[in-house]
Parts: sequence; C-alpha cells; structure tokens
Amino acid sequence: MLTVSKFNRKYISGIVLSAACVLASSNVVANIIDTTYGVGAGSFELGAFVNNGFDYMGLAPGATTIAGWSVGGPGSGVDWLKTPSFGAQSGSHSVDLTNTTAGSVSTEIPTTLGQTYQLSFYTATVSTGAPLGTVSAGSLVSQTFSAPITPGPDFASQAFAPFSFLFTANGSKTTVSFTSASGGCLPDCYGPVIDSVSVDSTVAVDGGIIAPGGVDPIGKITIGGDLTFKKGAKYLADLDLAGLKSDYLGVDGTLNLGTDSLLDLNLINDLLLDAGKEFQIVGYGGSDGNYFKGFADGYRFNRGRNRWEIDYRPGGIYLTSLGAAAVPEPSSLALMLLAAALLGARRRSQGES
Ligand SMILES: [Ca+2]
Ligand SMILES: [Ca+2]
Repeated sequence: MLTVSKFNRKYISGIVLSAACVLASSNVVANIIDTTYGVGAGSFELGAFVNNGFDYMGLAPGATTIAGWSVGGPGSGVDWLKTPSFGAQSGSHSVDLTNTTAGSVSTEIPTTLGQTYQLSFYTATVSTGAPLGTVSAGSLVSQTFSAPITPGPDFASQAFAPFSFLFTANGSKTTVSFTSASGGCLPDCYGPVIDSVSVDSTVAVDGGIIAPGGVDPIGKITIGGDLTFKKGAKYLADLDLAGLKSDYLGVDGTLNLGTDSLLDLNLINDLLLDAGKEFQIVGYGGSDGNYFKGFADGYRFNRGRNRWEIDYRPGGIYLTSLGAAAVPEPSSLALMLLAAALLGARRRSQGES
C-alpha cells in the first residue's frame, strides 16, 4: 500500500496494493497526461469552455469537452470551473467533481506494465461544499482524499493542497480517475475541486516508507525514471534467508538517496548462512553517490544470526553474508565481566551498610 508523510504511515507495495502518498514534491518532470493530450491537459486548461455567465460549465456523464478527460457518474457529472469566480491551482480552470450529485472525471494514459508511477494533484473545497473524493490508477484503487476547506465560502480564493500517491501500472494503458464521494447540495452543490493532475515516471518519496510487496512478502518495485528519497524516507527491505531472495527496488534512472534516507532490514527465516551469500536489494542506472544513513559503502554489521556487508556497486546495492554474527571480543568480554563483578561488589557493600 502506501506511504504518507504527514498522515497515516502505511507502506508502498510494488505488487499488491501500491501507492504512496508522498506530499508535494514539486519537481517539474514530464507529465504523461500533458505529453499525451497537450501541455495544460493535466490542469484542465484545454478544450472548448463555454461560460454560462457564472464562470462554470456543467458537464454530464459522457462529455469529453475537457481535452484528455471523460466525465462520468455515478451522479449528474461535474462542473468545469474558471477564474476569477472559482480559484484554480494553476492556469484558469479547475474541476468541481460534484455537479449537483457526485460525478467523476477520468483520463487514459500510456504506461508500462509493472512500472511504478507517481500521481500528484491538488484539491480544494469550501465550507458550504464537501471535501471527500477518491482517486484510482492501476494498483491504486479508490484511494480516499480530503480537500482542505476554505471558509467563507470563498470560492475565488479556495486554497488547494497537494496530494501524491504511487501506483503500479497493470497494463500498457492506465485509467486515472477522480470521483466525488460527496453528492448533493450542502447547501452548495460543490464537492472536492481538483487541479494540476500529473503522472510521472520519476518518483520522489517524501518521508514515509517504501516496502516492495508490502512487509514480509518479497516484492519488486520498478521505476522508469529517477527515484529520490526525501525527508527521512525509508526503504524497508525484506530478506528471506531460507529462500535466498529479497525485495528489489529497480530504478532505471538515477537513485538519489540524499543525506537522510534510511534503510531497514526485515529478516524472514533468520538462518545462519554460508559466507558470501548475496542479496541485491536495489538496482539503478545511476546514483547520486550518497548512502543510506548509517550504511556507508563497505559497512559491516550484525543483523540476526549473521554478519553482513553492504556494498554500493555501479549497478546497485548488495548485502553479503559474512558468516556468523560476531560475538564480543575477548577484551570487551573481560571488561563486561569486570563491570558485572564491580556491580556485584557494590550491591554487597550497599547491603552491608
Ligand atoms: Ca488548472
Ligand atoms: Ca516486501
């Protein structure tokens, strides 16, 4: 499942559920919606807008007026909004997912089966509307989001908040859809408003945890572009020592670990391995040259029954078993025994006083 930086901490799974709410990295990269339908399509800027005199245009299910997007149900459709009466996060248009009852919009984009993408968008609503909606794309199914509520109601200055999720494509085409979970007029017929929708093959995990396949199942995440860890984001890698296999994070582009990325290892079937057993936990086209915090290149450490070494090689990151986990060396063992003896002596002396 997914990872959220500010909200619930869940997990990104490359295979089962997907996703990752990461927030707000505003790296401008190629938006697949725009490369498919024209620059501005992801921001609802393209198409034949007809102003009803109140800066909005009602669109019923089946409408394809907004370039790149189809309007759907379950209810009466959506409203295509325009500034200055209705604020937009970028450009001059946004979409209210509730016409008079809950509606939806969807777009279809080319994807690569099994590859993980980042879906980002902005959402807003006002105090006389309703904030809840869901978003789906590939492995991301009906993920709930809640728009921030602008008081007033101030439609013109509605304040947008960014959301971001990861999903894994189930095929060569992926439908990205947004649905209002808020039907009806409360009193305004106004649900979550969305804008600036972007799908990118370059991914930034902004805090949170990336766990291929979820925790325990061995899984794989493949990213076509770059992957950047931000704000202490963690890679939780499962290692199955009986099956001699591990989670795998494949980055076709550059892996950017920065200075505060974390690595955590979850051992499944913790057995004593022969020295030299190797697990590749990351593959990449390139790297920013940084390491997971506390795991510099060549670092050796005990974990479970084995001692390990981590190596950052040109094509990826490897863990190699070095044999049984080290026991305390004789000198430190002697110090520990001495400390225990002193403690015992002090206890006796306290008991006598
Ligand atoms: Ca827009
Ligand atoms: Ca896993």
